[in-house]
Order: sequence, then C-alpha cells, then structure tokens
Amino acid sequence: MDLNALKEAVINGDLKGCTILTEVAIQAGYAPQKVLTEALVPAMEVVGEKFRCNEVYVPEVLVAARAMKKSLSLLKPLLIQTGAKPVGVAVAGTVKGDLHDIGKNLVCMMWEGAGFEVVDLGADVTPDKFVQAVKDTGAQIVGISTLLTTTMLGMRDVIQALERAQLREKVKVMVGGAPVTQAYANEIGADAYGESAAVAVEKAKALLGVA
Ligand code: B1M
Repeated sequence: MDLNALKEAVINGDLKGCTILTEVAIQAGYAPQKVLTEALVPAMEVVGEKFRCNEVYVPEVLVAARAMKKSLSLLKPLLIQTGAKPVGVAVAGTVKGDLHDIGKNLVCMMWEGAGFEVVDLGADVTPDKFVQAVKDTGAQIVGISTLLTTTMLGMRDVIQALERAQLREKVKVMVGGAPVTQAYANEIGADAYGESAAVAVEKAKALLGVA
C-alpha cells in the first residue's frame, strides 16, 4: 500500500477514503508513527500551503482536518501502545478567545508520535485551565497556540498565571501559531517558538534534553 493515497485522501477531505486507507495501512503493518509523519502531517501542511495561496478556502480546510482527525483516531490507540515510557508530558491548548485548533492539533499529533504524553486542552483555554492541567499532570512542557493577532497577548497571560502559581520554574513554555515569531516568544518570556509542527517536536525534545 502506498501512503501517498492516504495523504491525497486527507488533502481531498475524503473521510471514507481516509478511514479505509488508514485501516489498510494498519493491517499492512505500517508503524503508526510512519503513517502520521509521512501521510497525515504532510497532507495538512499541503492543505495549509494551498490555503495560503488561495487555492482552497475555509470549508476545504475544515473538511480535510475532519478527515485527518478520523485517521488519527484510528492510529491513536496504536501510537499509545507503541510508546514505551513517555519522553515527557506536555499540556497544549489554543489561547482564550481563539477557536483555531488545526495547527495545535498537528503539534499534539506530532508530539504524541514522538513519544510525548499529550494532554490536549482544546481551544479557547483560559490561563487558569493551563495552570490546573500542569498541577494535575505534572507536565514538563506547556504548549500554547494562537492564530489571531487579537489573542496573542493571551500567551503572556498564561505565562504570568504559571508564575503566580509558582509553576514557571517547573515547566518549559513553547508558543506557536501563524502570527507568532521568535521575537514575540522572547518578548513574552517563552522558552521556545515552534514555527511548524515538525520544529515543535525537535524543540520540545531539546527543552527536555532528550535526543
Ligand atoms: Co480563521 N482566521 N477566523 N478560522 N482562519 C485566520 C487565522 C486569518 C489569518 C484569516 C484571514 O483573515 N486571512 C484571520 C486572522 C487575522 C488576524 O488575526 N490577523 C482569521 C480570522 C479573522 C477569523 C475570525 C475572527 C473570522 C470571523 O469570524 N470574522 C474567526 C475567529 C474565531 C475565533 O477563534 N474566536 C475565525 C474562524 C475560523 C474558523 C472557525 C472558520 C476556522 C478554524 C477552524 C479550526 O481551527 N477548527 C478558521 C480557519 C481554518 C482559518 C485559516 C483559514 C486557516 C488556519 C489553519 O488552520 N491553518 C486562517 C488563514 C490562514 O492561516 N492563512 C484563518 C493551517 C494550520 C496547519 O496552520 O495553525 O499556522 P497553523 O499551524 C502551523 C504552525 O503555525 C505551527 O504548526 C502548525 C503546522 O505546521 N503551530 C505551532 C501552530 N500552533 C503551534 C504551537 C506550537 C508550535 C507550533 O507550540 C505549542
């Protein structure tokens, strides 16, 4: 079986095709991580790029994301099984006021694929919820995403809430999302900026000092 067919099915938002091809890939013995990194993630990167070039519009992005999520739901139990000991625990969410979650979901997928235990708080997450999740899980990484310039400041609010809860020294904070830059990450006192989901994996590992 060719993983390109699955990649194309995600790009085309073909939910049924994604379900069948993911099941076929699993039965053919593909490692779930390979399916994730060689089909699902690159497919969403293509969709993101097509969007940026005005080749597709919001409905197509949403349909592709739904198809990708379906495949991921089939891979998830296997990804969890294959990971021996998690390399670290990460909580992730999109900031308060922001409902965009496609990029954040990709980061969560990639982190899971790389062996992190990920607690996905979803979108529109308040600083208090981030703090509570760190307390509940003992996470070493907090990942914050935003797509709106109007909600970017919410990232600083999360960092300040972690400081107030005396948790800032215990966690590394990574920020990302289309309007975020390294300069902005520095300005708000984040530990890392992830410009893509792939980079988010490398940097999360580097933050924890794992290879
Ligand atoms: Co909206 N939206 N949207 N939207 N939307 C944008 C972001 C926008 C740029 C469109 C535009 O005007 N050209 C614009 C923001 C403008 C601005 O702030 N300057 C915008 C707007 C204005 C809005 C609304 C306000 C529209 C309205 O209602 N008037 C509204 C806001 C609602 C809200 O959040 N409160 C809104 C709503 C929506 C939908 C619900 C329709 C939908 C979101 C669905 C969903 O996410 N479930 C939507 C979408 C799909 C988009 C666009 C089209 C696509 C975003 C996306 O998913 N990209 C977007 C236009 C664009 O991007 N050009 C747009 C693909 C995704 C893979 O990329 O998220 O950047 P991205 O993630 C990348 C990296 O950034 C990185 O890794 C990912 C993969 O490599 N990354 C991280 C992301 N998070 C990271 C975290 C990390 C590390 C890396 O560490 C923790």
